Amino acid sequence: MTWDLGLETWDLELMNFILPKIYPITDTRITKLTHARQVQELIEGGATIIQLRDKHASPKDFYESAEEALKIARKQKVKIIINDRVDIALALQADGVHLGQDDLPPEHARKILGDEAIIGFSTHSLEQAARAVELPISYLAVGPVFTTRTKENPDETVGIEVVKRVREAIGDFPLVAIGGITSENFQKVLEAGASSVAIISDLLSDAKNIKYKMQKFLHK
Ligand code: TZP
Ligand code: MG
Repeated sequence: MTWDLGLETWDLELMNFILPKIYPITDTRITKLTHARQVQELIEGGATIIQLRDKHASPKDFYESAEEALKIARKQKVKIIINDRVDIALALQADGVHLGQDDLPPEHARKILGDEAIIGFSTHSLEQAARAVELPISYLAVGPVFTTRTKENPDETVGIEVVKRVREAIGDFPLVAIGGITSENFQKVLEAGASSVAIISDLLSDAKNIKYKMQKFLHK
């Protein structure tokens, strides 16, 4: 696929990226465990790609905890995506970055991180999602699908209907659904057309059972 950004032309093979059905995201407020410990538990439960998300740590602390988590993930060949921070993803040579509407625009992140990086991009409506597939991204996310207490100041919920409509609009482009997804509702979200579901609280809220929860999601 080719992107003409006015500056130079990108020619990337991004559509080959395959998302696993369950895409866990870490959080050090919902569980008091370190990112590294969460990554360890999630990997033992079968996770193959994990996003590290930390809205409260300083860049230095996030860098250091992500470095520790990445070491564990690398040993198991599990991919690590850094939320928000292209600089930290680059410094750590992480597998990719996940960006929101107000973060560094994906085309600039792509220039910094290169063709191999996984770049995810959050959208909150059908219109944003339809525009996102024109960008040099590896997958797009849509949400919050349901009410979430994890994200501060979340956008309005989009519901399952928007997941369906986004899927119709974007063909087979990799699509992650996020927000309020649980073991009770995730099958419906996948049936609506999501390639993958991103989950925080339902995986992490019981710190002793993260591995078990992850296994349950994968084998349901
Ligand atoms: N973006 C949209 S909703 C959300 C993010 C980061 C939070 C998802 O967390 P949970 O606990 O799975 O609802
Ligand atoms: Mg962000």
